[in-house]
Amino acid sequence: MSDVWGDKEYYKGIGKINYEGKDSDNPLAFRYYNPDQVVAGKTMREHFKFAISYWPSFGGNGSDLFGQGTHQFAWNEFREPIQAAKKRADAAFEFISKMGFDYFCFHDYDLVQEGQSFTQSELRLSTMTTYLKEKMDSSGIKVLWGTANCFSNPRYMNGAATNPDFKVLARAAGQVKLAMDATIALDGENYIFWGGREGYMTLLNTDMKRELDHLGKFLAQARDYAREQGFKGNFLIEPKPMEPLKHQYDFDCATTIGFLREYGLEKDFKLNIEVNHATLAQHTFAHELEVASKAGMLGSIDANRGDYHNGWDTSQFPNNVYEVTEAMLVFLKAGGIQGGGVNFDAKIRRNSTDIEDIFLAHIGGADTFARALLTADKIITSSPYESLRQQRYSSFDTGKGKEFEEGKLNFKDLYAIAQENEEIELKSGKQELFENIINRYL
Ligand code: XLS
Ligand code: NI
Repeated sequence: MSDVWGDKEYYKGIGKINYEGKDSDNPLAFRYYNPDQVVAGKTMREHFKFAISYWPSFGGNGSDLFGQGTHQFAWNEFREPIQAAKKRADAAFEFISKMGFDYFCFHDYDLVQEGQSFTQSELRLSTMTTYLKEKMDSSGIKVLWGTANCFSNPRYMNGAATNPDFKVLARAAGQVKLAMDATIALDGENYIFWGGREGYMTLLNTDMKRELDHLGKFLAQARDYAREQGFKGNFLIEPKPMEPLKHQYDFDCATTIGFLREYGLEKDFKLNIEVNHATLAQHTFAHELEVASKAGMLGSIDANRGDYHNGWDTSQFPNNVYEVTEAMLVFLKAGGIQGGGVNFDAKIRRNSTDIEDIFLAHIGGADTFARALLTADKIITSSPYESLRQQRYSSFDTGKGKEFEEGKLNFKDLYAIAQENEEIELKSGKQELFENIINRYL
């Protein structure tokens, strides 16, 4: 096993995490996530395709605006960029194998520190792509998606594809090309765009139409380039309403779907839905999944949670089974996600400083999703939930209601029906009953 993670074991004393069932007292075991268990026709492993995010788990050191790093982990101690990148990859692969997950996700400059020049960055990336390819081959771990960090470098302070300076847009395109090349070389299954700086701080200095036209063109060209290179996967946009910007263009799923359709991108692009981004947009996670699913664009999930008392992206690990069960109802009804998986875009707290904390965090997240999936499946297969929901619409199943749905009635026909002046009986929405059904099966 040691060849998978290099010459040093970073997570000493922690072995492979196994499923031990809900009565287990072992904190380093799955209690609900049983990778090979079949639920609704697929194994949990296939449903979720759990992925580790390189950036929150191996990118930071726990520093925040108010204090320096607290995560003093051995792979963080190297300074020479390539050596540091290799040690980080060793630690990441040891961790992913011990978790028993199949995937990881990365930004270009998570893999290796950005160079002093574009050319130096290109070289560094290609060195790391080769290094990772070997580790992937020997471990069987795969890339769920790759992306480019077009938001951290100061050059992107006014946006990347929406920057008013053409030179910045072109630089971003060069960077995205390299990130796509790396994703394709590593057989990445999807490619993501999260527009952290695509939006505005004030409309006073912003030509919104021009910026959005540029973004539309940029994405179309990126797609065409990747397709020419033989990339068959999804392109995914990850909506977020704000933070870092006051207003980001990919505000939520509905806004993003409108944008994709306006610029003719809807065939190749789907959505990557992040729980905490939904919260920031004042939506539930389930709402965002439903909007995407109804448009056939439910592509992938970034799993985390926010703090309902804070107004920012706290990116904590998922632990709210009720909330995730509501989401899993949508997920199962949609037949799962198309091409993507469940990526833990979540970070342990600054004061979670033990080597085992990152395991506990991912175990908790995986168990939350697994427990929610099992609950949602039970609700669908053995409760009246589905039939109650269908019943609410039964007036459209026969007679005039059916004719309306089939487009056989016009507005005057509806007027004639209204004129019949029949007494309309009130029908309860039964919200409390629906809510009780979820609690009963939890
Ligand atoms: C930040 C985003 C980011 C994307 C990838 O809020 O969630 O982590 O997932 O760029
Ligand atoms: Ni994310």
